[in-house]
Amino acid sequence: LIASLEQVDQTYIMVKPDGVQRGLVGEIISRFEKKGFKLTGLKLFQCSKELAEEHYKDLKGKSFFPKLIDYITSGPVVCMAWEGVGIVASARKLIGATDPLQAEPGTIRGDLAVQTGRNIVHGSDSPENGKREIALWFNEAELCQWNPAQAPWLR
Ligand code: RTP
Repeated sequence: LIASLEQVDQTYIMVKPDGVQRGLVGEIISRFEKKGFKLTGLKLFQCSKELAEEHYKDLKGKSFFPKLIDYITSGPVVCMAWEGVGIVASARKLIGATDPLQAEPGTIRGDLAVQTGRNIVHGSDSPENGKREIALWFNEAELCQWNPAQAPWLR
């Protein structure tokens, strides 16, 4: 009851091409499912250069930007929309630091990745960006609102 009175947010989580190629999709989805968050959108998708550039537009001036766009468009990604109380910050914690060598063991990057330029997963950095990114990567018809009736205590 207390949790239901708190703000429910959305976040955009994406398994990057290296995560897909390494067969880590199930493992990554599992981390968020087991935590108790709710999946509201899921697809395998080859993104265009234009979409990748729009997604990462805040990083346009960075020296690594062209490499980042090549990386994200190098193969299909798994796009996910997740929902829950406090989900944006919590998902960032589950994912771990941007540089996988600095990421704590127990986090996705800390357990499964080595290089910043191949850090296997993305998570929105604010509730506003969560909404923006979900709208960017999904059509409304691809998103499902549903009730996890068997586990209401998780949210
Ligand atoms: P993300 O958006 O993917 O969740 O990552 P983040 O917030 O942890 O990191 P951010 O600074 O927003 O950078 C976005 C992605 O760009 C790549 N990157 N490469 N020095 C580099 O080569 C470099 N720095 C960042 C990473 O894939 C990072 O996740």
